[in-house]
Amino acid sequence: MPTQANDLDAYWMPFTPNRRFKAEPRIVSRAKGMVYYTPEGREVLDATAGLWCVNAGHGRAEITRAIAAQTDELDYATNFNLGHPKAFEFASRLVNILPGDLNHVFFTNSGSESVETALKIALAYHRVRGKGTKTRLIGRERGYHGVNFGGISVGGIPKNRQYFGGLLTGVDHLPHTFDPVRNAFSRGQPAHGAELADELERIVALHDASNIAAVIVEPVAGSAGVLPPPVGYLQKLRAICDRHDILLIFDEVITGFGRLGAPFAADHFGVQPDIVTLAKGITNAAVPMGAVAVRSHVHQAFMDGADAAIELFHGYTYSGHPLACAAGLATLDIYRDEALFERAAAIAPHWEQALHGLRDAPHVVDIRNIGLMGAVELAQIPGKPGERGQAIFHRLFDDGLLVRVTGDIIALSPSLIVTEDEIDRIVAAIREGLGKIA
Ligand code: PXG
Ligand code: PLP
Repeated sequence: MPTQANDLDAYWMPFTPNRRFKAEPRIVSRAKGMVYYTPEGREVLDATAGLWCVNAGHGRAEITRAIAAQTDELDYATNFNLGHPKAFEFASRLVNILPGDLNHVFFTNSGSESVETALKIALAYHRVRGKGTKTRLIGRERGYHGVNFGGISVGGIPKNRQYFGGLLTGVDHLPHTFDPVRNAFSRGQPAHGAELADELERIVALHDASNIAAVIVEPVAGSAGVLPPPVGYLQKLRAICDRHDILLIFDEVITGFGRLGAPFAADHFGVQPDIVTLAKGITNAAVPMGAVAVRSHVHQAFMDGADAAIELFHGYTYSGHPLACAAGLATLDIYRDEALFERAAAIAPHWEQALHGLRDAPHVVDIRNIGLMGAVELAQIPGKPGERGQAIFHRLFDDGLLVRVTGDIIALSPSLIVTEDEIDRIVAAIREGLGKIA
């Protein structure tokens, strides 16, 4: 059936209530810095950095220029059995800012692909070392690791799993760390809950370490509503993984590239993972890209132990795409030249103070923050989970503020260029909006 160019029907939108959206669409058509503009020219302050990804702010000319120049010079080349300079250059630059000996980088095109890649590397790593029984993967309740089959299997968001059948077998889950009774309104890392990491020992005892390949966690759970790890929790996970020859994977798709005021969450928490997944801020979201970084011993195991000329039978047509690499290099230049990670650290105390000022605002039952991440959790309308969340999202957008809402949680992650004045405006708008909704 022919459709109009402006018909909303043809596009099946992701993670969206399509019927509701199309009855009452909200569209942005331009962006610069901290601000989106609607087609009518109305300003919407972006408190979400797009979707946790535009860490250097929207519309960065340096990145745009780098992409344009790259299109002219080399639009595409495969990295299967061939190479182009910027992929090597970008991998080297990433390795220089990654913590410890995360010295080797595999390129993907999204966070979801990074997760699949990391899980496959973990399985193959044990196998090339002659430990092929180590196949079980351990995720965590409320974890988000993208939407592909591996990611939803180790993930712990029920709605993202329930419609899609049996998923991967051989997966187990740690309990989540959200504990409002002991930790409500914590500033930064909650004090209570490090002992939840001991559940990993229980899981190891159940399945035996000889059957477990890897543990994957977000250092700070993002999608599930910003859940910073309890003090000491990640250190315990690291120690247990070491004890049992289990790889520790940090999914840093959100926490990477300065979100916590350090280059990576691994730096912020002082815990060294074996594998890190990246995406989003890697190119300031200007071109889709993801990456998986692995430590020397992981990479070396493949170089020493692979039983075929190709050490890893895995890759995407667009792995290390020239436009993405060009965008990524320009993005790293901005992060360095404007010291944006340091800037995030410097402004985080103001963020914390301002956000916790909402404690007495209507409907607020918890506030969480770390780095430039934040969440304001609202009381559910009895019997109608998510209704209040939708109401505040619409109210705020119409009043000129974009937030991300999951269920009844307002999630916030401004670009690292955010000013104190903009933080105050974000918080004031939320207070005002909460006063207007039921
Ligand atoms: N891992 C983590 C930790 C993520 O946050 C992914 C993997 C998947 O990345 P891609 O690029 O495949 O989307 C993510 C993505 C939300 C929200 O509402 C968060 C994400 C994606 C969509 C919505 O918080 N994070
Ligand atoms: N920060 C970022 C984001 C970088 O990309 C780099 C280098 O690549 C650095 C810091 C380190 O900068 P320099 O090599 O100038 O010390």
